[in-house]
This record gives sequence, structure tokens and C-alpha cells, in this order.
Amino acid sequence: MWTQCWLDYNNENKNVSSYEDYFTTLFVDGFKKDEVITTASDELSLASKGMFGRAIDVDIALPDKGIVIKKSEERTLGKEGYRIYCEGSRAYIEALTPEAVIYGTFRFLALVRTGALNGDTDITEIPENPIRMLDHWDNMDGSIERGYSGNSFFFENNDVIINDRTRDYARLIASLGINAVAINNVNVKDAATDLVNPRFIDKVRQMSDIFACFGVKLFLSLNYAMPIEYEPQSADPLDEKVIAWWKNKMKEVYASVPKLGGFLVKADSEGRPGPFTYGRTQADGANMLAEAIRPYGGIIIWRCFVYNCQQDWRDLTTDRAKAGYDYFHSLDGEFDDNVILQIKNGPMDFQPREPVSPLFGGMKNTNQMLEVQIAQEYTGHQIDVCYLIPWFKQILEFETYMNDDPESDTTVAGIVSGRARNVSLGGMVAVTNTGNDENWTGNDLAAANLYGFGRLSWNTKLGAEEIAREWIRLTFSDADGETEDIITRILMGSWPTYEKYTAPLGIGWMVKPHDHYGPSVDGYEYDRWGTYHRADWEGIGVERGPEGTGYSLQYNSPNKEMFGDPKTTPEELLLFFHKTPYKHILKSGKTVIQHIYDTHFEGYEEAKKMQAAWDSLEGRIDERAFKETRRRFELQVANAREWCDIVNSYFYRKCGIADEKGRKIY
Ligand code: GCV
Repeated sequence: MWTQCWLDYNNENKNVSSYEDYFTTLFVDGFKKDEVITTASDELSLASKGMFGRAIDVDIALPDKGIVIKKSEERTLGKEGYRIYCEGSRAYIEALTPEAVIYGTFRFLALVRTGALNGDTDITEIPENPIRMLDHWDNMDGSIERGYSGNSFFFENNDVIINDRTRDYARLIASLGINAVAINNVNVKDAATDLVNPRFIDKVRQMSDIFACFGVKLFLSLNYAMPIEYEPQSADPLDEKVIAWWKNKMKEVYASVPKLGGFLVKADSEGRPGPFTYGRTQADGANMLAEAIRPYGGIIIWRCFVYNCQQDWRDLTTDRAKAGYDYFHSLDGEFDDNVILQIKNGPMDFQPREPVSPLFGGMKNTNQMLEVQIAQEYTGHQIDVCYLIPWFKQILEFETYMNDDPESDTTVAGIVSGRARNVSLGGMVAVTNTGNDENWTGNDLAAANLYGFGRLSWNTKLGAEEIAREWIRLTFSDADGETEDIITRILMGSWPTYEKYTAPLGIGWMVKPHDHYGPSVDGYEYDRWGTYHRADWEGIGVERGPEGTGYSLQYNSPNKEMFGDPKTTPEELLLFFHKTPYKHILKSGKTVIQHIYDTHFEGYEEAKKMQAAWDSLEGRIDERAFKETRRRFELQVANAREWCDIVNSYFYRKCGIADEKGRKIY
């Protein structure tokens, strides 16, 4: 069933028949029977039933043929690595821990289902990132902030839901190697505060146990201001009463939910309370909670999305892009070792393109995590196709020049994995795109982002196309080569196309306010959010070089100099960094204004081509997926046209410079 996404073993698959012999017997060698090993063996049996119509026999001795789950002696595998290899008629999944067996098992099954396993297979995989996480912005009333695929499957009517779908979800994400999940919105409100109170704690424990069977740790978003409602009547992180209150609360919580991974905190941000209220720093706030949770091995994930959202648009000096670095950079080295800073990929907010946040590489002694968003808030609401993995790859590969050591990997990938500093806390997190729609992600093609994020956070060296093809083979397993090529081309072209028909050259934010779908060029221009394009009759862009707001100076050299000068700023980010005349000539030989016209017309044409490519799949893939996605392509094409016409008309009216190609502009 398609409700299983890429884990549908009943989906007839031409590749699997040659592997049938392995699925006769399973032998577990060296591991005690526990819930996680049982999950792995159940999964193999489920796969066997789906693919070959019968369960696997579990043997108590080494079989001649079959699958062997074996406790490894290879310490270098670490807690989560595994080895998969074949020897004669046996296939081995070796690991040091039950959690790693889960990852190895799912990988083994993916190799089988894509026909990639053979007698010579001998692969060892160790995840690059210690934490590979999904954040849900689910509210207790069942709604999801920025959710585009139905309502929450964790909460409904201010209650916690635990049902088959909880397990199905744990299974889906574990199959990608995800090992952490935060189930409630960072904007903690209403009943969500009660998740750490007796009212819900038992359900939280049940939920945490289900996830634990799949090697996934449960996290909760925490209301920093909670003790204000209780006896301390304060949330001052240096107040002894507040400190004692939190210690007590954590003791209570961990007594009930011993497997809880820890907490995620949004403080001093967009109306959320935080340590600033008491004149304290972000480190004071995070460390206070970190100390309280330390006895239980928990961690505090502290978000850096702190900025002034009450800005006066007339003030040309305050620059929202600078805020994260300004608030956190000077605190480098002050955060406890069980705190991780969760940093959005860019300095603003998940636009289709932004520069990498200067906090990566700006803090040399602080645990950091990269936060991306696969919920398509600014990238088409899971109506428009926008496969984000090529974009995430660029972010991960960005060189921060954090130090001069040529041996040290100071790309974003190197920093968040902990490699750059030789620490074992860090990772990648995505604001997730799932909901209670039966196919989990609304648009079937949006599942490629969930799949892709999981795979990429495990191994950032995987190629975006490689991941896309793997997802297609597992999801549309009866697809022929041409179908696979068509879907791959759609996915791989989708982010560049989306970028073309929306806001130009990295400026972002020309979206309809609040909703964030569809164009509104001035929607945020005269508002309090600090998200301006400052277009006038001569040019467009925010001057963030040394002569402007000075944002470019937050980067290490040579990025600082590169972004500081319009001549060396990568053109796809030109308007983010520099106020630029419409007549400025780009490397292509085109003026900025001609580039705006051309890219918008092209983006619209490309959206129509994607739609036609999808239409050509009629009868070649599952009918439901075909029809549901076709319906969304119709909306996407209308959206692309709206963007094209509104953006082009806006700029034509602003500057009066005609399109060289004489196309219709309104
Ligand atoms: C959860 C943006 C979104 C908000 C979100 C916030 C955040 O501002 O529009 O919905 O709030 O980011 O990341 O905290």
C-alpha cells in the first residue's frame, strides 16, 4: 500500500526474486533478544511476506542459507554503524548495537529491493551526523504550524494520539537512519505545556517506548516560561528557585520517561519568552536547563532563531540577517557540553535561497546543528514540486574557513557532524513535512524530501540525483527506466525552476504575508518583520556590504571579502548582499532587469514542461499517485504564472525598462 511510502514490500518488484533464498531463515548471533532486535527481525519477516508470501523462520543455529544478524567485534563501527555482506548463501548484517542492526536491516532490504545486493557486496556504513532529527511543529489541537499534508498524527483535540500510525511513522523514519524526533511545536502553547505534567506524561512514555523500539529518541519542545505559572513565578535562569524548580521537574519527567532524549527550546523569538526578559544571555538560559537534565544524559537543543520581529521598516540600519550572529557569536565556548545550538541554514528564514548563516564557522567551540525545512513553507506548500536535496547539498558543502588547519573539515557538513572539532554532539534536523494525509506528505513527490533528508543526514556525500533515483525505485518499484528518468528530471529541475519564478537573485520574501504561498512583492516591505527588498525606480536589494549594514563582515575571510564586494558576490545572492541598479550587467551579459524578466518567463515555461512530463506518465505508474500529483501540477502552473506576471509587472512598472524580447508584461 502506498501508505507505506518507500517501505511497501507488497509492491511487485522485478528485482527481488533472485534473493528469495536469503529469506528462508534468520539467525541472530551474539545479541540478546530485546525489543529493538525483535523490531529488526519482524521487519525482515514482514518484507519476506510481502515479497515472497511467507514469513522467515527464526533458527537457533547458523543456517546454510539465510540472513544472519551478528554482533560485530569491530569497535570502529561505533554505536550506529553496520556492515552488510554476503558469504555463499548467507547475507550478514553485523553491528555492535541493536539500534545499528535496525539501520543495517533497513539498508539491507533497500539493497534487495533495488537489486543492488550481490555476492560481492561488502559495505560498511557509519553515519556522519550524531543526531539526525525531525522537528514537528504539531499543536495539541491537531493543527500543524506550516503543515501542508493534513493534521497532526500525534495530537488531536488537546490529547495525545497513540495508534498504528505512531509505529508506522517510527518505522518510516528509522528506515532512513533518523534517530531523533521532536513531536510538538517549538511555539509551545496551550495543552502542550502539559506534556511534561502528570496529565500526559504516561502517554509521552508510551510514545517514547514505541520510538525506542526503532532506535529513535523522543524529544519535546519545552515552554521556557513554564515556572512562571508555578511557585517560582519567574523564569530567570539565575534565580535559585527557578533552578531548583527545573531540577525537580526534570527528575519527575525522567522518572516517568527514562528514554527521553531531551528538549528543544525556542526562546526570545517571535513572542516566545526567554532569558532576555531577565537581562540574561542565551547561554544562561540554555545552561540552566542543561544542568537540570545532565543527570539523565539528556540534551538541550537551543534554537538560534532570535531576532527583532518588531522592527520599524523606516530604520535602514537594523538588519535582521545580522541578529543570530550578534546574539550568539560572543557566547562561543560558554554553552554546556550537553547543549547544541540549532541554527537555521540561512540568516533569515528558509527562503528558496539564502547565504549560509555566518554562525557556522563563527562559533569555534560550540556544538551546532543545521536546521533545514522540508515542510515547504516558502518553497511551494507541497503543492509545487521542489526537491530540496540539491540545495541542502550546497549548504553542507559551503566552506566556512573556521580555522587555518588544512586537515580540518570546516565546511558546514564538517562542523555540524562534529568532525571539525572532534566532538560527538551535533547533526542535522529538518522541520518535517508529514501529516495525517494517508500518503504522509500530501504531494507524493514531497516524500522525496523526507527520504532525501534522512539519507543525506546519514551520509552527506550521497548525490542528490542518486538519492532521488533510490527513492523512485523504492516508491514506484514497478517503474521502467524511462519513467525513473522522467521523475528524476522533474525532481532535479524543480528547485531551480521554483527559484526562477519566485523572488530573484537571492532577495527572497516576495510572498503573501503569513500564508507564504504565492506572490506579493511588497507584502512584507512596509512591515515589522525585517524582511525587505527595498526596490525603487533605480534598483533593488539590501546593501549588506561594509558600507551598508555590515552583515558581510560576519563571515570569516575570504568569504567576508567575497560577499562584501558586488563584483565577487555569487550572482544568485547578489540582491541579498547588495543594492543593485536594474541596469547592472551580470556575467551572462544581461542586465539585472532583463534577468528578472527572463528567469520568470523561463520558470513558468519550465513548470509547464514539468506538468507535461508528469502527464506522460499516465498508465505507467500507480493511478492514485498519478492523479493526485497531476492535480497539484495544475495548481503549480497557475502559481508559476501568477509569480511570473506579478513580479515582472511590478518591476516593469517600477523602472519603466522594457523587456528586450517584447513579451507581454502587464
Ligand atoms: C514555528 C518562521 C515560521 C514560523 C515558525 C518560525 C520558527 O517564522 O513562519 O511559523 O514558528 O519560523 O522557526 O520558529
